[in-house]
Amino acid sequence: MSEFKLHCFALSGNAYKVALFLTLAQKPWEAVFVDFLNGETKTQAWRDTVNEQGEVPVLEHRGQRLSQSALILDYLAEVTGQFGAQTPEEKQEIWRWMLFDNHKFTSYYATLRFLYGIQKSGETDVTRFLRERARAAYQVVDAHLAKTPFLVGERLTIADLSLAGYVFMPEDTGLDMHDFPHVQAWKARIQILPGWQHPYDLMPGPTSL
Ligand SMILES: N[C@@H](CCC(=O)N[C@@H](CS)C(=O)NCC(=O)O)C(=O)O
Repeated sequence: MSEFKLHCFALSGNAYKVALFLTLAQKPWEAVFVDFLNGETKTQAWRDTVNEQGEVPVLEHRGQRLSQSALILDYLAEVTGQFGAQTPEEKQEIWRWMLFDNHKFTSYYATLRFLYGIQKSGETDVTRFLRERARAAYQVVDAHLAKTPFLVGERLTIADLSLAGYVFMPEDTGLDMHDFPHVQAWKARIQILPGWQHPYDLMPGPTSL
């Protein structure tokens, strides 16, 4: 039995942040499939037993059940000694980017991807709004990555793993990734790390509706 159990599903970039941490850290982990597309996270039973916030990912470890990807990444950095901050200044920078990720970079992009790329909503005022918000967030990250190989300095940290949640997802969002060359170069740096795997290879479940 693996030490780490991750409640996840293939389409979830938020879960991928954690799955990729465990994989790159070479920590054996077990996937617990969540049937998100059929409404499992909306059921009272799931909320009562897994996560009252109704969100994936959830990590089980040493009798604890943790949710919120940024908190899980921080916890994993602490217990494994990998990909975490080495100075108080790095800790501030890591949290600054993880909060930006949760509020803007992942959240607008993931919502756009779900509506436009997975549900095939077509173009609506909502998708246009989300795309412009996502584009603005990508521009911020692209400008930052023009100055540094990883979000916080010269090595991969949990800040990179947080922002990497959705960047490898293949669905069309109507954004042209060639507009973000430094994000592209950063993705390539992550992809060549030993053990890297695509989200759809790492987590169980369907990859389309
Ligand atoms: N801030 C959360 C976001 C998690 C999240 O939105 N997860 C999605 C799946 S990728 C979810 O479970 N959404 C359910 C919902 O919004 O009702 C995190 O980083 O863990």
